[in-house]
Amino acid sequence: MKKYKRHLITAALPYANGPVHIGHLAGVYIPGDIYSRYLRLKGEDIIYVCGSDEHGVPITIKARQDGVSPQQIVDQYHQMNKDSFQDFGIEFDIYHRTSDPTHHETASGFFKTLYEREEFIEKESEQYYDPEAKQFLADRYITGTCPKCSYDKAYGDQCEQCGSSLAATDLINPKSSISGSKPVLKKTKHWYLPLEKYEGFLKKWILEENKHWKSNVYGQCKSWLDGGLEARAVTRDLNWGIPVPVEGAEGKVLYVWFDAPIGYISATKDLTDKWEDYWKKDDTRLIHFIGKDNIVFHCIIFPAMLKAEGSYVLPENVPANEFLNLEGDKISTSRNWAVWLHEYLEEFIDKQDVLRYVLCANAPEAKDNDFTWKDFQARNNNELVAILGNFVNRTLVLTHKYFGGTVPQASEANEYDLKVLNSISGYRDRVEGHLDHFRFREALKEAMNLARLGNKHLADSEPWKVIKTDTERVKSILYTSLQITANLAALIEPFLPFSSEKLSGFLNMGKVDWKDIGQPDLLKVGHVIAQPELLFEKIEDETIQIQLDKLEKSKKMNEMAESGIPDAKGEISYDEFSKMDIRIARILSAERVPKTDKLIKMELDTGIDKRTVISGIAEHYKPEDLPGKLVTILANLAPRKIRGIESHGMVLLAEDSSGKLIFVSPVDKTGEGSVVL
Ligand code: B3M
Ligand code: ZN
Repeated sequence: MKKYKRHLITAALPYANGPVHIGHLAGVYIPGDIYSRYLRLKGEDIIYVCGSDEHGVPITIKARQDGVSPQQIVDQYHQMNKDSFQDFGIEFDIYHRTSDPTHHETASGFFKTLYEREEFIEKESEQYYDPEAKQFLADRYITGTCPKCSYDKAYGDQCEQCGSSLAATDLINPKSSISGSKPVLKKTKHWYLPLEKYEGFLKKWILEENKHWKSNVYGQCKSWLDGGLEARAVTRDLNWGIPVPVEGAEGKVLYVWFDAPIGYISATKDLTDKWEDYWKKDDTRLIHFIGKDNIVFHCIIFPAMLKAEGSYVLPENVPANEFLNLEGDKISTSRNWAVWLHEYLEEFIDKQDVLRYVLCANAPEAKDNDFTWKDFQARNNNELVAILGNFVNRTLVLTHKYFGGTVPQASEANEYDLKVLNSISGYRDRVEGHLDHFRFREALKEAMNLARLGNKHLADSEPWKVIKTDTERVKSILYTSLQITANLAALIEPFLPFSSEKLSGFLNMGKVDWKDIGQPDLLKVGHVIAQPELLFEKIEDETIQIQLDKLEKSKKMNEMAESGIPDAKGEISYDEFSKMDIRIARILSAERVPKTDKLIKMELDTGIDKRTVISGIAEHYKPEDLPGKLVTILANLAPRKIRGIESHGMVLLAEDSSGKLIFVSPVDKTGEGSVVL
């Protein structure tokens, strides 16, 4: 491999439209963190950068749902995710945000450079527009049926079911996700990056020079390249984002996928004055940690942008992971089917490493994988507690019991012990070999194997029996166990940083360099260790049940939402009910309210008076069919002005499963004026 002077590690910028969940962690942030910690321990020049992606439709949709401004959304989730990552031991050198002025300048400048070099194509085209919301429908603002897999909730830019990248005009039955209405086509101008121009370069660079990329990544790139590349719009008609910095682009912003990867550059700029060394010197090794849905943006589009600009390095590797499911079902924010990091941190105090361990041991490296709470419990109890914790605890307790907590000196070296001590460096080499190839599961397994070796050595040597006859022999055994323990503290650091620190504390030991792992005398004879505590605790069934119950609740809510039956409302008192004057009325006449789609104005005879009522039923009833019909009304609802007409009361309607509204019609023999009791 080429000799690199410095490493620039990036982790995909999570959208600041919600909290981070276990899928993000397993796919991106944990592997990125393990890798960065490993390089730091090796004394490499390395920075690990990340931050919030605060632009684009995902943010404005969330703001609309919550009835707050996009700024409020990004402020809330940026802080929340930044804090959660920190509490979880994800050691970014900077957690930046794309609303930062440095980023606006950088992204804007990048666009301008390409614009001035005429790298973009300016094009008018017809795009979907929501006449009701008076807005173009970019990306997720439009949903419809995927032409490839028939999933009926595909977005205008991507189908999350089959992963295809789509154009909004490909969707079958497109629908505005703002108003639900059918969109119309309207002309608009945008700037496109002609990807076809970079096809030759990308083919050579990826297919020939990057054969070492993971097969899932290489394969996806190959199918994109084989399919042929087309120009991609890099601007959008939206009011949230980075304004397009050229004349005649009012109301337009940079496409979020144009600005977000530039966020890695902005973050580096705000981290260090030497940012150009990291981005522009070709002895930098740039690595992007991402999830599989981000492959095309990081392997094809961003490199094409960087190539067009010309002064930046390209990624040496893009170790993307597949997806993690939860209890057999796709993780989903809208269905609340997830384990949220901020909740985990609140509910499992000081158990960061348990989740780090489980998500690494079970990472979706080559294929999608499943997280289950039972597996979480089993891995904690059978691996962390029973293998690592048990070995460490026995070693420390026996050292205190037999030698007052001092590293003992054996008068004579035992062959078995020597063999064990000499094998430690092999574990480091194997962990290293796996980490160098982004095989984090294997690397973790190999680190745990050192604890397994320690357990086997103790079980074979039985110091608790030998102590009765041969103290010298026990000195040699425990000396060996203590050196394994010290080496373990260093070897697990990238994976389990909290436990590594705790263990170093038990041993009264400072941080060990990666290159020193394997030394058979990390702890010197006579060194005194601290009083041990437990490294890991057993997790009981009740704790797991609480989590399973939580998921069960989400499932019930989802089933209810899918059946279309709304949730039950809160209780009211009889007094509250009796205040309602519900009675039967006859429709005397009906007409459409001009310039509206839904409203009909009716004259009603209530038996006590004649009155006007407006109702939103024009899509379900024709005015001419209404006179003579009996309907049920809430007669004493305070009058309301609707489109300038005063409406006195409300006609009661029921909604059928297809969304059609039907009069709650009175049964036999009632007539106008009958009261509903
Ligand atoms: N925010 C998409 C995502 O969270 C996007 C990543 C940007 S990385 C530059 O999956
Ligand atoms: Zn699809």
